Amino acid sequence: MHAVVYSCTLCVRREHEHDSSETQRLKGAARSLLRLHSALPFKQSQQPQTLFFSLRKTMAPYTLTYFAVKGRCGALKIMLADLGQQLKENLVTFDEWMKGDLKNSCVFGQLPKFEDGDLVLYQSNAMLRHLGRKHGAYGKNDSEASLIDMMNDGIEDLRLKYIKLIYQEYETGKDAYIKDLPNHLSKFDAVLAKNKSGFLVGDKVSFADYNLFDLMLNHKVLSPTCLDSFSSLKGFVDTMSARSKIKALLESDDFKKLPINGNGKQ
Ligand code: 6SG
Repeated sequence: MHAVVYSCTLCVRREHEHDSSETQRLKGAARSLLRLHSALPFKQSQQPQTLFFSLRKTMAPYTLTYFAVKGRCGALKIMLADLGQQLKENLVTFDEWMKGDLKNSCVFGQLPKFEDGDLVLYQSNAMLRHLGRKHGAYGKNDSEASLIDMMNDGIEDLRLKYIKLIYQEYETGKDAYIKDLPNHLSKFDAVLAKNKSGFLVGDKVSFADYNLFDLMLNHKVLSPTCLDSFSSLKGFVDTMSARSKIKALLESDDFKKLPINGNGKQ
């Protein structure tokens, strides 16, 4: 759904109208604005005579094309939800993908595909970075941005190991993977313990935090006790889970019904 904003005619002309529950909510907001204007000491001639609303598109809606799994898009969905951003989703079925047309149109022959207006992106980490840049979740200076990149690369290393386990050696490698897991989790735990803000870098949430959080949710499914000896990392996961918009997403049927991975293993 397009994000729209109303304001009264004193501020903006009417441009466009949608008919949706969001529109209804915004009309309510616009009426409040009008009441506010009436209460202000404008001359009578400056008061709006007619109830005109302006409806402007303020944000291009984001579109994600991907399979019906959390997979490589869990972090992105969590991030957008936390930022209060809408996401239009095109779900691609196995049959559709196997036809090959969509695959052939993708830069690397793979999904996810992300669209922000005319900008088309492939590679899930590029999408996270793009949103981080646009929405103030990429550090407050270049040094923080570089540290966030470093953390995200570390998260990607663990995600690749996880994907290899899930898709290639789940039956033979799960026990060894879980045994080795503390060696990886301890590194993130140490960074969080040192930084103290509750985030990986600086004192604000970044795209790397959403990425780590998503990957930790997957690991809690794989090994429910894996965070128990890492109090900072466990605290991080608990705090992120409790952020109201993230909590709402995690509890939503649409998100819950998506399997984590494409082969049913988790
Ligand atoms: C798979 O690997 O979903 N893309 C995947 N698979 C289809 O033909 N570095 C990039 C990135 O970060 C990696 C992209 C990623 O964006 S993700 C892709 O495009 C291909 O290569 C995991 C995922 N799996 C769902 C899925 C794959 C196999 C079984 C289920 C697609 C749906 C059905 C068959 C192919 Fe399927």
